[in-house]
Order: sequence, then C-alpha cells, then structure tokens
Amino acid sequence: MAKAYLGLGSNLGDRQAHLRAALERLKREAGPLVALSAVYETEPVGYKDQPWFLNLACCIQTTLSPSELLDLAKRIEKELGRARQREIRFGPRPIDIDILFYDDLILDSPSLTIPHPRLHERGFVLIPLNEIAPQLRHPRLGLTIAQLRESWPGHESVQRYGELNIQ
Ligand code: PH2
Ligand code: MG
Ligand code: MG
Repeated sequence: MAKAYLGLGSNLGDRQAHLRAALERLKREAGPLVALSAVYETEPVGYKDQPWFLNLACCIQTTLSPSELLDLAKRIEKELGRARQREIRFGPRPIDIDILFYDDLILDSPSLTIPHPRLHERGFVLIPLNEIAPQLRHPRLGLTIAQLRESWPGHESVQRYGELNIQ
C-alpha cells in the first residue's frame, strides 16, 4: 500500500461537481481517501486569461503503481470531459488530477515526474496540502510542506471556498 497525494483543479463548467465526481471515481478505482482538504478558489497561474480555479488536495491509499495511477487519472479526466489535444498549456480544463507525491518516491520518467515538479511554487497546491500534510517532507527539497508554505511568496490569490462532504 502506498500513500499518494493528489492535487485536483477545475475551472470549466460546474467546478465543484467535477471535483466531487473525480474524487468518487478515485475512491472507487484507486483506493480509500485518507485525507481531504477544503476547496479553495484560486487565481490562475501560468496563463492568466481564464476563469479562476477550484483546487483541493487529497491523499489516497492505493495498491496502484505510479504509472497505473497516472493512467487512471488521465482516464477520469477524459470521462469528465477533458480533451487534452485541444488544450492550451496551463489553460482551462474541466478537471486536472496531478500526482504530487507517491510515498517518498523520486521518479523521473518521460511521462511522469514525482514529486510534481512545480508543486513547491504553487499556492493553489501548498495551501490545501498544508492542511492535510504539514509535516510531509519533500524528498527532493528536504523541506516540509509547512516550510514550503511559509516561504511561498503569495503573489496569487488563494481563498477558502468551502468543503466537499465526502470521506
Ligand atoms: N493548473 C494549471 C495552471 N494554472 N492555476 C490555478 N490557480 N489552479 C490550477 O489548478 C492550475 C493553475 C495547470 O494544471
Ligand atoms: Mg496541473
Ligand atoms: Mg495535470
């Protein structure tokens, strides 16, 4: 059993329904949800001209390998209406499921980098993640999520939005 930390985001359509549907599918097909953050409304990062996102972080306990989990994440994204071929990099999407950590694994493969290469610079990841795993240590950087959250410059807005009642 591994603990996988995931970051979810949506900025098209019924954002909250997309997050909820993705979590339900992850629970069913990857394994139990062991932690779930609140939902945050966040200013877009990387590509400004798009709607604001809802973001959350969660932890699942899974027997899937990292590449199986990636395949599942992509399949769920597709089922929820995501069409990667038509997308702008960092642009709008009904759902995005990113693998942030997989235990303390460090992985660099052409299709998957773990920990997620940009998580430490993103408030929309660090703030929800800090709620559920402040003491988790980034295996490449050697710093905890609480420390990374503390040194996040905070240029973009990340506001608590509400909670999803699933567990
Ligand atoms: N995802 C991106 C690019 N920019 N900005 C916010 N606020 N939230 C996201 O989830 C997000 C983003 C690429 O996946
Ligand atoms: Mg992403
Ligand atoms: Mg992604």
